[in-house]
Amino acid sequence: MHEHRSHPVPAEWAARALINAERYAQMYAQSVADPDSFWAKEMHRLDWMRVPTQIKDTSFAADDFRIKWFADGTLNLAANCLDRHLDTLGDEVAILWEPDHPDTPSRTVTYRELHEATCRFTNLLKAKGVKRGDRVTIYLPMVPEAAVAMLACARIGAVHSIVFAGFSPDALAGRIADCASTVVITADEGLRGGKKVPLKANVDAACAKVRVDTVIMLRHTGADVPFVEGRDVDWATAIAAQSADCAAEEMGAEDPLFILYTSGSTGKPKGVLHTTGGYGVWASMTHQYTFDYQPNPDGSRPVYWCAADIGWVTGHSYVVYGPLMNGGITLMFEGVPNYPDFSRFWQVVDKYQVEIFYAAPTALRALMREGDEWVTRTSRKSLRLLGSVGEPINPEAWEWYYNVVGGGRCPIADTWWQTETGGHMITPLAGAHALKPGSASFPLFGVQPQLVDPANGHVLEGATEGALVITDSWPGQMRTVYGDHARFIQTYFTQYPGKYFTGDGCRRDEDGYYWITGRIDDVINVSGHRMGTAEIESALVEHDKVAEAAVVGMPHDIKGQGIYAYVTTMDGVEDTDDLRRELIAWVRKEIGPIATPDVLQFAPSLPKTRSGKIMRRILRKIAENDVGNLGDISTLADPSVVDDLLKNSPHAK
Ligand code: 6R9
Repeated sequence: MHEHRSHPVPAEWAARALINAERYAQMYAQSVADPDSFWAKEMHRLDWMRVPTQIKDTSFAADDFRIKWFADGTLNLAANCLDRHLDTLGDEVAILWEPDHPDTPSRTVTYRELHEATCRFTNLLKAKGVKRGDRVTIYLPMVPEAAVAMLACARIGAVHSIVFAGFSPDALAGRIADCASTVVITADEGLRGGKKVPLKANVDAACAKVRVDTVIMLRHTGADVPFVEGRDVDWATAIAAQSADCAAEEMGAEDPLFILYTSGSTGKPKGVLHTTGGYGVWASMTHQYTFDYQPNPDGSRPVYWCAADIGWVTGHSYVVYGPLMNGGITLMFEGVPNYPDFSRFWQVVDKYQVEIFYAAPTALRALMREGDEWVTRTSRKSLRLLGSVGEPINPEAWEWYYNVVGGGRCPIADTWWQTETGGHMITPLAGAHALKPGSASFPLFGVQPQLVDPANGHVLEGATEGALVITDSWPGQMRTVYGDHARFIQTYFTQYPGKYFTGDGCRRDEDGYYWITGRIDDVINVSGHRMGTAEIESALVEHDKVAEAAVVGMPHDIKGQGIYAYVTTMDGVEDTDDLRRELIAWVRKEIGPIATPDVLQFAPSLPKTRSGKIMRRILRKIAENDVGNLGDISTLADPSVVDDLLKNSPHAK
């Protein structure tokens, strides 16, 4: 089962990349042995108003817990994204915007234009009474104004909380209430795959449940929407009346920058809180090194495209903050991969000559399922580097991404990280590491991963598999759960005292490569054999009739846990009993008898969150036939998927 293919570092990457193997080894060793000197150097990637003298001041020990980075330094991240580039890049592109439909005009925003729009918008926020420390909720589609809203908050020292523009009014209201933000920034409507998303109507519905004093609304589609006098503000009219002059607030390095809600295995969503200095250094450094973001030999800046939504942490760090701090060109895409057709991603790549492309495996698998022709009819010659994020990328999808999308020329950065970590943690660097398909490979500077035995917390050495913990702090680490510091400690630092627990399982191979196996709660134990659900899923997806698979445990009288597999077949494949038997036999053959699925249910669609994560909690409940209380399904991209699953479950028959 273990993946043995390996792709060596291409010679031109070793020669030109910011980080080659030798540099990686030297820098990593220093980052761990002497973090103060390492970060005292790295921090100069940012412009500080007061340069820090205190660098690392952290401890995960229960009786001495603190996470502080660059604590006596002051800076402003909006100024780092904008002002400091004006002299050199003022009239150069900051944001390329590609709309939902290719016939809609696209937009180009220069650093000077982005700076001016941000200053005006900041003055508008001030006029509405927003001060440093206040929370501001952003509920916007993927338009340049989303970056303006984020940067305006950062400029004033207000804390933004972005709520994904696909979340329901209830989810929005809950997040507004949790951080008591009285200002909401939205648009009349969003557009995704030709469908209109009623953002303003959703905000109005949320406002009926929670107190909101001001709603600033961008006219995007021009839809006729209700306007509440005294509360609602029209974006364009209001900023026209504001001055384009606005000094950036001097923020402490440990002042909050943003809150982002994320779901855990239990309870209501947590408000993950990130601060200014450490997050800034981390987002900038990881964007630069992971994507080797540097000028091309001809002096031009590479066009970089992260296809994530700003409602997700990936959009925060790698659509907005990272690339802008680094003076990059960031492409913002409003649409979806399959509209108007399955070539959309690759057409956009060709249109803008994208060199660096970063997306989630779920999107790739969905496209892979439609066949190569949609890809191969486009050029993609501009591509140099590919990235993957959000879930384990099974070797099958990896090879497709590498060979079909990248034409066998482009290394893949499989970046493991979390909302909580602020930025990349474990990823191969194209100039330094041979690639193993499906492995997130090696830790970035300052990241100290460790594998521990989930049963007793004992440290596991060498080639092994266990729970992934991080033993020491890194600058981009979240600082608290907003309003609930006890929950922060409880969730991340009590399981394995003195260590940050990621919630993920991980394998380390004989070459020291890390392989994330999925959330630890997705590990199933069959007759005493521990198995990553990802392993079985990967085997299923390797079958040529299977597009996607999700595997969960189910109670089993004899084995303890049995294996329940949900399978989405390729387009045009008939879901027959014969195929079911064939797939079960296939897994048995691929992994061994121990991995034979006990139940295999065909599922035309899997229940996924907006960011593409399979909601395994629901699959587990159906597998356990405990369907009375499926819990909150409001964050699903398409809640109706659940009804289909219930109807077709063997328990229903
Ligand atoms: C950035 C992001 C975090 C969880 C994480 C893990 C999974 C993310 C991964 C990956 C394997 C990768 N995950 N990247 N698993 N390989 N390259 O996704 O943040 O939404 O908070 O999710 O996603 O399980 O713990 P977030």
